[in-house]
Amino acid sequence: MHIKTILTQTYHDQNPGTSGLRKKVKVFKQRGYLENFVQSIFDVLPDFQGKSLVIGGDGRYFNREAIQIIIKIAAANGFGELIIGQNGLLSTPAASHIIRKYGAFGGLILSASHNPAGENEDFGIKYNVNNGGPAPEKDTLAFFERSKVLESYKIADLPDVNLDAVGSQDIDGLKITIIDSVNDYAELMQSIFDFNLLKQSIQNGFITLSFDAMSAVTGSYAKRILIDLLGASEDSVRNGIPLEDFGGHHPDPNLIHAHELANLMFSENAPTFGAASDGDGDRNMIMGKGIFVTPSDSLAILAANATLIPAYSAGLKGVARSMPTSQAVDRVAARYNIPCYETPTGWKFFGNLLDADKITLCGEESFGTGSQHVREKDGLWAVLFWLNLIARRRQSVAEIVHEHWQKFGRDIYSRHDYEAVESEIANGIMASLREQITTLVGQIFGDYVVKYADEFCYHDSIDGSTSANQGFRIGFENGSRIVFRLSGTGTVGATLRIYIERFEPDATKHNQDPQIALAELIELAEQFCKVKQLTGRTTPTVIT
Ligand code: VG1
Ligand code: CO
Repeated sequence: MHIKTILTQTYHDQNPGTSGLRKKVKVFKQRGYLENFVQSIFDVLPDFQGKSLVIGGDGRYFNREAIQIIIKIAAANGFGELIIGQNGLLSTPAASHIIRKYGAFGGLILSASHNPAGENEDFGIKYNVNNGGPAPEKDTLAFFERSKVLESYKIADLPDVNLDAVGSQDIDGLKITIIDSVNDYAELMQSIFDFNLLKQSIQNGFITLSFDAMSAVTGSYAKRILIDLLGASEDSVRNGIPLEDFGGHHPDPNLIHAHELANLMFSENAPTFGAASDGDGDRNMIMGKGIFVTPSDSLAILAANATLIPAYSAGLKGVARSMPTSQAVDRVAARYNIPCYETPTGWKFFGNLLDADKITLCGEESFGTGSQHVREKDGLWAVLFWLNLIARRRQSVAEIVHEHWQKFGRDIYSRHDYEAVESEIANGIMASLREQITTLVGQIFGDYVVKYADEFCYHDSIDGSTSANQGFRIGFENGSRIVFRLSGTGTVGATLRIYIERFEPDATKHNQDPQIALAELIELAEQFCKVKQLTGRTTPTVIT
């Protein structure tokens, strides 16, 4: 194999965010940009000579070209085997599973998740370690540091690899294996859930469903699992063909971007169950006829019912949620006397807890839920979990949710995003919050008395590491909370996220519209951060 060393221009902006490096396609297409980042990762990683690397992506624009480049750089750097999803496709949870199942050294996942795709949109890449999970912060920081001084990369002179046909080939001692993207994942799902019961419930019409793959990677997975294996009707998977531009949409499963599904679920003709996933298949939105389940509630409900699922019938070791996720799951943990951990935003912080067997389930308010079975959040897994639950309890989604609220109370919750805010203004807001936070404890705002106010700093109890500056928390005596943080996945300006929650124990008040129930706290949040005043905006860009 002929290996070339190419001198390259150094880039200074390759700092991975919450979930890998995400930039506009145009940025990634600059000469050497992708090559530099991949070489920086390989320069930092120790001892992978002869070992295997998993490669796959969400199929967005530039996916195939990026894979061809990565193959050549990985070959030049001494990997022994490359395991690649057919057509270059692997959902994020499937990639995580494949790394684990085949004992790979690690994996490169090409995705910008829920961000739009296409020539003028976003691309992304992230490295996952051998437990199948996103590289921890100490690694991503090291990749960035290396990229800032990188002067050359190594690349093998190889012809492009045919990504379309499953099978193995040997090129000068390098094994390249193209695998079916869905098989291993579908098998894993069958080992977790009661597929016989699901099949029955779908085939006898007790469950009718609509899954929106949003023209992204889960199309192939949903068709195989929901239609081929479980017998759901052909039309139960919508937007099921993965497209390079995701049909021009945001593949973001929420009421705004999955509005077709939302309209259906609130209509007369709604099926019993509706769900959607995101670009790379790790997010999920859960709906029932006439009801949307907030992700924070979904996590709590899955935790409360986990023993109904074959794989979790022995009970849960513990649970974890990201800091801005509502405290609904904390109530379940307290009731069942299991530990509940609060981690910073981003799946990488769950990895150590899962590896150490401290938790079985975990989740985030941003439509992410997952478990021990992989080291990423998993959209279709959450869908199957809900289906299994509906089939076991023989109840509708609405009945399950309302019973849960009756038993535990409702944590009324909403997130307000202000996207593409000028960075200077956003940084000013954070600086001002940092100042205010020191003086808030004990202050009274109407019914709300500040109990604690801090900038979240996480101490990982497993590896002893500390992650500071993870967002501002303002907690009130009555259990309500307001959280502020800046997004680490956006590619334009800054995105301010405001997370608002209030606990409502009274079952007669559980049917309130969150925006109305939270109105006072929403006002208060504006008083603290002044985002409307400073940007001249009157409403958030997205409310979830
Ligand atoms: C967002 C979400 C976070 C999630 C991350 C990656 O990050 O808030 O909870 O883990 O996206 O998800 P941020 O920094 O923009 O708030 V995905 O599906 O985009 O890989
Ligand atoms: Co995603």
